[in-house]
Order: sequence, then structure tokens, then C-alpha cells
Amino acid sequence: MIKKLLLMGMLLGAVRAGAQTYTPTADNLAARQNFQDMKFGLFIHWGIYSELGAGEWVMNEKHIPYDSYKRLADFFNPQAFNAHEWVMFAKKAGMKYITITSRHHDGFSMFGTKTSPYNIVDATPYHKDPLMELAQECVKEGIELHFYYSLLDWGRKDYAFGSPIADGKPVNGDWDSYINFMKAQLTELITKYPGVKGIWFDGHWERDVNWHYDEIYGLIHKLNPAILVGNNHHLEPKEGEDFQMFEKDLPGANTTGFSGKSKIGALPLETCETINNSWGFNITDRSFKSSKRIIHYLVNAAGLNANFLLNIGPMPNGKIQPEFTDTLAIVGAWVQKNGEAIYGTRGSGIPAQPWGVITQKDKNLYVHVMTPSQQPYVFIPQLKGKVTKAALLADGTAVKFKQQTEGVFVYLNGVATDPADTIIKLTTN
Ligand code: JFZ
Repeated sequence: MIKKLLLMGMLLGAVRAGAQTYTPTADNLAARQNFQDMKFGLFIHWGIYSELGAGEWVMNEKHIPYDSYKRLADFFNPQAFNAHEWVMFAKKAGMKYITITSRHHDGFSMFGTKTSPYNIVDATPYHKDPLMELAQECVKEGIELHFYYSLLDWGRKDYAFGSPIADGKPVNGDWDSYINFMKAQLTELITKYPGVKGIWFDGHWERDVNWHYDEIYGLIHKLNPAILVGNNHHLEPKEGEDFQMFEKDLPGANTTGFSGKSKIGALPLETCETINNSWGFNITDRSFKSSKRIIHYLVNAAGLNANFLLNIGPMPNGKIQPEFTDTLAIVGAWVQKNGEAIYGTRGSGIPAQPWGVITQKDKNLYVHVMTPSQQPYVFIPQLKGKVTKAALLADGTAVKFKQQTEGVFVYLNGVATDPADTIIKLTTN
């Protein structure tokens, strides 16, 4: 009784404070578990900007007037796009889901929409909907699909980019109209496209307005309660969100300066990074990350309990450049062999060590030695449970270990090492 009264008081307090209470459904909670099990996803930035080969910010960076930029749509015709090839590319790389730009800051919709003629079906000679093809192909191949969706729009009058803000909205815009536009588009994306499992918002940081997240997130979860909502706002998770993301940084790190305010919360985590230095196709960017670096990023993310969403920017003809295919074929072969220590694991809670990280699944701990240590052993502190067995994951060879109250020593002398990551599986009771 007292408990009930207390609870009612808390609820009333929350209502009075204007806070909504979001309770994820059982389906949503199951989707979160599944999301965490997948560990590795493909991020795709693809739009009419890809034609200029200078990244997805080209309109803004080169000060291209909106009316001139719009011409890119007149000759966007990705004849070589093949949804099956993209999905197989992701699958071969060991990725379990794809997050693709449905609409970026340039405001161009890469999907067929009734809400605006500025979309790939109505405004380009291609006249087809690649996201529908991709969605159908993903369902067929058992790959999950998430849509990136930009809150920021450089071109729409109702958004009024550059306008002063007052009372939580742009003075020169029509904020209600813009919010309704986004709600209509999100409704299309969630109800028309088969198998969509998540929405990845971006652009929050552009202006300090009332984004009406209660309505937007509420709508998404009403249309499909299992959809995972995430927002690249670089802040602590907000009410109604289902996962937390980090941009170009592992959770807890802040090398970019973006992540200073994003304290790690209790939600599933995801971190995204580029395969070179660009999100959208960039013809001059040749700073390709090595397969080893990508493997390390994946393993480090998994050790910190996070998914890794690796980005590529396909070319305007719809092809993926060979440098990306080559690298990811190597990554894929590695993950194929070592997936047991990645998929379905969780962070062990043991902090990252100078030599690597530890992932966990059931009673097994996977010790990932990525940087060879100076000593002939690695030391794993804070290990709970008694280790009953240590073996090389690659071939099952027994590995020597010694457990003390402070932790476990695993001896690596004579152990066959993997140049990217030597994995030792510890079985505990
Ligand atoms: C955003 C987008 O602007 C970018 O184009 C890409 O889609 C990426 C995944 O997300 O990038 C950001 C977001 C925020 C900041 C910088 C880049 N920021 O707050 O400085």
C-alpha cells in the first residue's frame, strides 16, 4: 500500500514536471538484446552529394545555393546500384545490420515519399526507390535495416536554416509544418518499408529548439514499439530513446570533442567510425584504414559493450569502391573465424588493458590480446569466478594460466599469435 502511494506520488511528480514516462515493450527489450548481439553494422552515406565526390557536407562547405544544388537530382542516375550486392557486401564483412541515410542535411529524400517532390523517385531520371529494394533484400538475407534520418535541413523554408531562434522555434520558419513533415516521412519509412528495426537521428546539435521528441519518438513507438530509436545529439540519452551512440569515439573516450557530454547510460551502445576520413563518397580521400585497425575498433567496441557501425560512402553510380571491398573481405574472413568471441558477447566489465580487452558470453571470457605485452603473460584483473580452462580460440590448444585473488595470469610464451588479435578463451564455473 505504502509502496503504491509512493509510486503514485512519483508518477504525479513526473507528470507535473512535464516529463513523459516511456516504458519499452517486451518486444522492444528483446530488440535491444538482439541489437547488442549483432555487434557489427554497416553505415552507408549515399545521396545526390555523392556525385560531387566531396563528402555529404559539400553543399554547405562549398556554399552551393540550394537552387543550384538541386540540379544534382536532375542527373542522379545510379544505374549500377544493386541492393543484393550491397547486402552481400555487408554479410561477407560479418556485419549483421545496415544503417543507411534516408535523408541527410541537404534535405534530399533517397526514398519515394509523398511528402515532398524532392526525392529520388520523383526528382531524378532513376525514378526508382533504392531503399525499398534494399529493405526487401535485407529481409531476404536476414540483415537488419535502420534508417539514418536528419533533423537538420539546409533547404526547406519551414526549417529556415540560419534563422534566429525564439520560444524554441525558428523565427523565420514554420516549425509546426516542419515537425509534421518529419512525422509524415517517418511514418512512411516505418510503415512502407519491410523489416525496419531502427531510426538513427542526427542534426540535433545544429540549433537549440524544441524538437518535439515526445511526439516524434511517441509516434515511432506507436507505429512499431520494437523500433530502436537513437539520436546523435552527443548528450545523455533522452526519454524515449532505446540506444546510445557515440560518433568517431569509443564509449568513454572523447578524442573528437563531440562526446564530452555523453555520459554512458544504461542503454545499448553503438559507436560509428569512417573507413577513410569521410562519411559520404570523397574522391580525394585515400586515408583508408587498414583491416587490422578496423578489427581492433570492432574488438575494442565489443570489449566496452558497444556495437561498431562502420561507414562507407558508395559512389554515385551505386558501386562500392574496390579499396573498401578489399579491406572488408579481410575483416570478414577474420570475423568468420573469430565470431564466437564477438557476436552475442557483452563487455566483461573488466576495464580495457594496455594489451587489449575482454568480452564475455555465458561462462566464457574471451581475452583479446591486440598489442603484444612486454612480459610473457597478460594479467587480467577483477575477474569473478574460478577459471577452469584456458585455450586458444583459433585451434583449441591449451594455454597455461595461474589464478590468484587479484586476477589471472595467462601465459603466452609458445602460443601461436594472430597478427590482429590473439584470442584466449577462459572457461569459468
Ligand atoms: C554528423 C553529420 O553531420 C555527418 O554528416 C555524418 O552524417 C555524421 C555521422 O553525423 O556529424 C557530426 C555531428 C555532430 C558534430 C559534428 C559532426 N558536432 O557536434 O560537432
